[in-house]
Amino acid sequence: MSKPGTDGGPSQSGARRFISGVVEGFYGRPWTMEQRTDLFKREQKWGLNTYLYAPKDDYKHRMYWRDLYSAEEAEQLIALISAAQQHDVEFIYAISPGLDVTFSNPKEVAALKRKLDQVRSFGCRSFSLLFDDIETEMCPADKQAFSSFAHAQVAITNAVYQHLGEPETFLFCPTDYCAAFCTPSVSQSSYLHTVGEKLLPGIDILWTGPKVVSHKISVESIEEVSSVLKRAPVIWDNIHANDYDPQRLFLGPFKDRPTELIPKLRGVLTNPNCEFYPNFVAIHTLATWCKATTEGGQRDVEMGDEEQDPCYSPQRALIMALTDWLQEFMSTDQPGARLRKEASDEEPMQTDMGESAYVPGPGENRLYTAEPLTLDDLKLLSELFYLPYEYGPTARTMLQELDWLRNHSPAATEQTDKTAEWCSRAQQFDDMCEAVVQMFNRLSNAPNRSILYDLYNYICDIKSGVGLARAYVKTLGGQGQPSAQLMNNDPEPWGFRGGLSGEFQRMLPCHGNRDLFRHPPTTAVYCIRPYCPDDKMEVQRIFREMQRAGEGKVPLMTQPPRICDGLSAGEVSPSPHCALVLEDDTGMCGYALALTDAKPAAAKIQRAVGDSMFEDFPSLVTMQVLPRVTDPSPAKRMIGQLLSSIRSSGSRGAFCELRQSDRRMLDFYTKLGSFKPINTAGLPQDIIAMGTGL
Ligand code: GDL
Repeated sequence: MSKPGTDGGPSQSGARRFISGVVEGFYGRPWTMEQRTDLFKREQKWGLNTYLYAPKDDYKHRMYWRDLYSAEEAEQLIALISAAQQHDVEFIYAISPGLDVTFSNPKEVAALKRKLDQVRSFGCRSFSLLFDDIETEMCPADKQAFSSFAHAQVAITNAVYQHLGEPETFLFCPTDYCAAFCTPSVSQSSYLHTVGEKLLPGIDILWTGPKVVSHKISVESIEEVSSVLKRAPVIWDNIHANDYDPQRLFLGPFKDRPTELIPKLRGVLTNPNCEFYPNFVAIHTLATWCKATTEGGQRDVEMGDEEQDPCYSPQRALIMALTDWLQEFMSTDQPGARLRKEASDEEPMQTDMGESAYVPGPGENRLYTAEPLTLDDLKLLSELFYLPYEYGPTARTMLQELDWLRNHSPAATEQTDKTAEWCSRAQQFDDMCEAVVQMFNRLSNAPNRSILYDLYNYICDIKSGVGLARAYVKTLGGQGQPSAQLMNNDPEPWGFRGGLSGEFQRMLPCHGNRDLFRHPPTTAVYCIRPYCPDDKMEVQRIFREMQRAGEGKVPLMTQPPRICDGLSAGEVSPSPHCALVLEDDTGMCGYALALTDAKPAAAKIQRAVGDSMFEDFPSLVTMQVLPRVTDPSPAKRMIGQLLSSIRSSGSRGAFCELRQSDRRMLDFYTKLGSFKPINTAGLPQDIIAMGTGL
């Protein structure tokens, strides 16, 4: 017997139930039929009611969407749909024809109907058409037939929906499925307006929030999109999706979606990690969230924390999930697997072979034993693999501590010896690393091998990463061999991780704004010294090299000159005590020059700069550092020294001129914090001036 409303129909009270559950909507290897059946059991147990079948790389879901299922496939799907029904889970079959469908061709519409009719004959009653991740340019035939892409999609969706008898549940995924994809904005998107107005009202619309992977989803953002779509959306939540990065896995709680959203939404489906078993936390915590208002929720949150949701605590939901997950780790999932008991005080165990187990004699090696996994191990695991926008508290502490140890090591501070604080923090860091290793050992010993195998690559990866960091700290403290793993010229493959993609990333100036390790470990020794006339040629060489590198599409000759160019080119001499050069072991790699009074140099290139600008910022600085210097500290020190010389000359302020295309320098000055953009007339279009008071 099914509960009211779980077959997709309205509940007895007449209200449509809140759609909650899982969308298998990621790229990569789809889950197995057995895993999906397992999912239905969990969903039923945890009070979730829906499963959306949408595995991107399943041939007949997307690439070969026209092809009907074979007898063997049909048998499997029939069994799956029936398993969902048995567990009170609504099975929604999704199809993604958008890669190559011609919307205006009746044969194509017929092919789609034929395919969905076949799935209906398998017992499926709920359907979905997905148009995510496709080309937005229509083919000429469709351009002729439809006034826009939205009109084309709406026409086919409405036709199929009606053909299927207007099913109670029918979902549509737009091509602009998050705010970031809408042009120019959600409220002004003509695509979304057309969908909202023309899509039949019984069809629900999927939406991923402000972004594809949304950090937070606010009530206001949902109110905005609902008014355009003319219905409450179903959230397709990618917060736990990991198909875009092979090194990431998300084991943190469902988070940053206020429970106030629940009455404003038609539902929430999570599109989680590709690996089935590690999704325990993602799905369990979503279930807790969905229950938050419907069943009274948890209203005992500490008073005074405005940020907290009164009905849902992610931390508490996480502990509940991990406590249940621990039980699952402990259950043996494979025939023949067993928990090894302490051999010394036990009767010999029977093996599958029927032989008596080996018992070591006196003086022989004891049998390998590992301690059982603990809840703390799972908490640590979750904190290391938390959420896309947030590491767990322990992971954050480890990163901060490593950063501190690096910046306060004897080498970095030019002290001769470590301080007591450094030693104690290094020891604490080492203990944290050891806890990761111990967690790895206990996980590897867990009886449930299916969960372990899904986690294995990730935990191995983090164990190695932590091991490298640990060895590095030992090196900083003067223990261990620096050459062993870190500075070896012929390292083992695990010493340079990430393959070709890793190589590319390491060559980029920054690994994206989420990079918590902004400064790569400094292994080079730099020297900053005063400039002397013999350095002129080298300074010119660096200047030219950097100009060529930044030339891009605009030829150098046609770019307007900057006041500082004459300084770098040696045509104007720097003011006394206002010139520095940077050297590493291969020679000069940077310079910083200044003019305490920039007016004559501006006049020389006939730059008409307002007098007020020179009043506030009479001095000019310029700096270049070759890309091989990846550590920003030498550049910061040069600028610092230069500004202090300028200040002692009595100047009130200094400015620099940067080309708009020079992202590296713009980034450098912006991050310094003291330099701010100056709005001044007379600047050529391509040039940005930034100034600082002294
Ligand atoms: C997407 C895809 C989804 C993928 C996810 C994360 C939607 C609607 N579509 O854009 O298949 O798993 O990103 O990479 O989210």
